Amino acid sequence: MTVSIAPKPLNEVAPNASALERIKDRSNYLRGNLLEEFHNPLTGTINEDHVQLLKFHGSYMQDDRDVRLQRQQKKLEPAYSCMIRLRVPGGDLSAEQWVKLDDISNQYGNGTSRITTRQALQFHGVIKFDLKNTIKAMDAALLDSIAGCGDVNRNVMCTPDPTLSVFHAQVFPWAQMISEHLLPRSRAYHEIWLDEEQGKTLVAGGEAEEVEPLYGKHYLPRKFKIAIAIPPFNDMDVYANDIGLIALEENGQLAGFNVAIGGGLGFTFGRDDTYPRLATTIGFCTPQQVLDVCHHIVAIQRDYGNRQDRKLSRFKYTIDRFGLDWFKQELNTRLGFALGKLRPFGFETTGDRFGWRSTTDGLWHLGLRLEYGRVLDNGTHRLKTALRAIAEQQLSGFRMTGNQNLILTGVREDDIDEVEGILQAYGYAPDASHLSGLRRNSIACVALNTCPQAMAEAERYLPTLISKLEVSLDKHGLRHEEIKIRMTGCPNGCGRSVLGEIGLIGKSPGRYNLYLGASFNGDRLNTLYRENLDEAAILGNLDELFAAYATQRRDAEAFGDFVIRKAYVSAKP
Ligand code: SRM
Ligand code: SF4
Repeated sequence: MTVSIAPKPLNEVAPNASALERIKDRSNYLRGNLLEEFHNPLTGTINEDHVQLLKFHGSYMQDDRDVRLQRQQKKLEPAYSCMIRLRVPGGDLSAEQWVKLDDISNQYGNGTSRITTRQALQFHGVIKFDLKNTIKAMDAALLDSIAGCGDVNRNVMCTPDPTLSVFHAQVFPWAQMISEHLLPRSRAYHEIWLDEEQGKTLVAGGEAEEVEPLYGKHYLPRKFKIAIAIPPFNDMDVYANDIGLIALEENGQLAGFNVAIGGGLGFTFGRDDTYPRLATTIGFCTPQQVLDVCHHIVAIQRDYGNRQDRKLSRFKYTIDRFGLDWFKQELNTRLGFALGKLRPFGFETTGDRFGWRSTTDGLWHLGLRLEYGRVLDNGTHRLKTALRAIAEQQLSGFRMTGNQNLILTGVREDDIDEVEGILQAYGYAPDASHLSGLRRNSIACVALNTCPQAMAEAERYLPTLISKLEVSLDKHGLRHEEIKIRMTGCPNGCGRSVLGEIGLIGKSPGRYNLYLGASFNGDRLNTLYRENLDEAAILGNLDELFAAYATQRRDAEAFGDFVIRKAYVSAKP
């Protein structure tokens, strides 16, 4: 396809650009008046321009939706607070960092922290007047929330298996390097939150390019996401990303990456021009080339992405608008070389590995299943206290997974009993084998009470729904089958619900659309099966499907493949 429009000139705002483009334009590289807004004692919130700018600093202004109506009736301001999302490439935290983050959750947050579906950690419930101290405390733990959110590259993910082999150890640092390479260069974050002297590091009278050489004044048209997966594990859901890198091995060493582009899962009910899309593989690059490859792909999206309609501004739409052939040509021209031929690989699963495993360095790693990433103490089940005790005694490192779980890393053989003992003492079973296959393979997004976009519950409801589904699984002898279920409170897809063999997407309180037929290894989206179901209808529909699966499936046939072979839904093209 020939391209008929020129790229957007860097640092010029188009006449028909969206409101957010104008906010970025007048923000002076993400500064705005954030400092003053955070000092205003009259309200717990900040104005709309600054709500948008704050995202680039890793934080969202939210309100407690459980009490929204009640407060409205009492003519009170909504119960505002900030969610803050750290940037943790590859999800890697030391024991010291874990302790400091635990302190932050107690001192400034709501007493919990939450591992996200992109290997990051969030705190909810931080009041506006505590945000600066929270960020300072994060800085003291050598962590930041730069680009946790906003129209920039987000947390870079990587299959979290630590040092399973020399190859794994070689892949992992690329998450950090790509993240650093694509970080905004503006010092706004350091000035506003960490009291760095204003303008100190700006080039005097400098041009915009010198401040943000890659992003320019308007950053990207929309969020941008990168993940690295190490086959056979697609635990990063690599095809859900704007850039998916599939790390490949040759003679035990990292040979390079197959590059996939244009993934993104969100869509909007009632807008047929929005859709989930899986990334398409386009070629191979060596480790020496990968930073350039990512850089230029991001730059193409910067120059050609839609800046008028934010519903259509993700990179997936840019690719579909201009065509893959045009894109590859544009990329090769910018790179000055062509990507290599795709190399063979195979994915088996999108799930995590639970329990103990040893690695090439002689150390042990324990994969723990967490309930939707929430780190909290709940009655006798005191996971938060247990993890803190393990961290305080420096018994392990901490690596968050992309499925909201956690790996305790680098445990010495002599310390295994100690780690298990602590977990058990606080009511936590180190082994996930007692859980049903459905529960082990479940993801739920945050949804209510903090997410402003939620139309229905997810994290707070999926555990109960699964308990009810387990009755049905038991009836059909399927308790231990690995079946992937994912629930989100809306079609934005934060829990990657369109990649669930069973996907439940919230429509309104207590009602969900039921989607079926994604593949177990993450290379096929699911398809709508039934709309607007309440709990009884969800249970009824799935009971019928489980009954059929139990009696009619072929050897080792995954549930997602079965529902397609039996034509309950057709495979998404
Ligand atoms: Fe997400 C917006 C939570 C992963 C697609 N996401 C939100 C917001 C910030 C709601 C908002 O707009 O104000 C949610 C905050 C809820 C809260 O109270 O914490 C939110 N997203 C999350 C997290 C915490 C879900 C979780 O349960 O772990 C994940 C944080 C990841 C991180 O650490 O960066 C999270 N979000 C995802 C993913 C999954 C992924 O990236 O693998 C997706 C689908 C993939 C994709 O990007 O296409 C995703 N989130 C969205 C979208 C839809 C974007 C789109 O293209 O249409 C929105 C809405 C938006 O951007 O306008 C959104
Ligand atoms: Fe909120 Fe929707 Fe994302 Fe769930 S999927 S966290 S409801 S935006």
